[in-house]
Amino acid sequence: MSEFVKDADWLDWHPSPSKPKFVVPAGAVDAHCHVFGPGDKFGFAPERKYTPCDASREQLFALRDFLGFEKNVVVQATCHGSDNSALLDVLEHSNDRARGVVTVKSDVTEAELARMHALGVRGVRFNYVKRLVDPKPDDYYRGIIEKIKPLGWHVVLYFEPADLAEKWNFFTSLGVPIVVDHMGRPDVSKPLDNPDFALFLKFMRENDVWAKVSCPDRLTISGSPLYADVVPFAKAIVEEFSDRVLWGTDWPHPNMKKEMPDDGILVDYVPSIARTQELQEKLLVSNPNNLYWS
Ligand code: 0GY
Repeated sequence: MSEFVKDADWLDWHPSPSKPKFVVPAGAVDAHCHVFGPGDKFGFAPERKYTPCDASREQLFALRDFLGFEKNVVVQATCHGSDNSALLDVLEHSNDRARGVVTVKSDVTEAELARMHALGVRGVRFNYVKRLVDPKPDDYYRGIIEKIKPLGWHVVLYFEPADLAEKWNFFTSLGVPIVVDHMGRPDVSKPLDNPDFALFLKFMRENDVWAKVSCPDRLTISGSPLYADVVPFAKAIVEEFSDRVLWGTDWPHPNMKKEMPDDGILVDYVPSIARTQELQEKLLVSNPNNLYWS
C-alpha cells in the first residue's frame, strides 16, 4: 500500500476507453503521456501541487497497444518534481519504444544527463503553469540549457497565453528547439484571429518551435466527442506547420476536474485536425520519429 492518498477531487483515468474508429498509421507515436508512480515504488515529490492516482508503465503500455500506437514519449509530470525515476523506469522497460522528457535541477551533472540520454531522454521540460509549479528565474533555465545543448536535446515549454507575451524575449533566445505543450493553451472561446493566438503563430513562424496539438479535452468548452471549438485552432497549426506538429493522448490526464476523457475518442479526434493521410502520417509517425528516434 502506498503512503500517498490521491486528492479528494481527483478523477482517475478512464478504465475502459472505446476502441478508436480511426486506425492510426503504422509506427504512430503517442508523443505526450505520463506515468504516476505507482506511489509505493516511485514516491511523489514533496513540493507537488497535486497527489494523483497511480498510473503505471504496464497500464501505459496496455493503452498504447489498445489504441494501436507503437511508441510513447513520456513527459515528466510535476507531481514527481525533478525525480525522474518513474519515467526512466518506463524507458528502461520499453524495448526502445519510449523516449522521455525530464525535469532537472540546475545542478544536474553531466554524468546524470548522459545516463538519461542513453536511456532515451531527448528533452527537458520548463513549466510555467502556476497552478502546477513555481516557475524559476530565466537564468536558472539558461544554466540547464547550456548543459543539455551538447546532447542535442530540446526544451518542452508548458505555458498559457499571457506567459508567452511576458516571456517572449526569453523564449525566443533559448538557442535550442522548442516544443510547446497543448498549443500554448489557446482560449478557444475567442475568434481564431485573436491576438494571443496570432502571437503563438508568430512564435512558430519565426522560431524553431514545434507544437503539440493535444488536449482538446483541456481546452474545449463545447465538449466531447467532437471538441468542435478546438478543431479550428489545431487544424490551423497542423496545416501551416505540418512538419513541426506532434500529438499525444495526455494519459493519465492530470487534473481533469469535470470529466475524464475517453482515450479512444481522443484518437478519433485526430482526423478532424489532420484531414489528409499525408498530414496524419506526419503528425503521428514521421514528425515524432524525426524528433525522438533519429
Ligand atoms: C499535462 C497537463 C497538466 C499537468 C501536467 O506535469 C503536470 O502535472 O503537465 C495540467 O494540469 O494542465 O500536460 O499533463
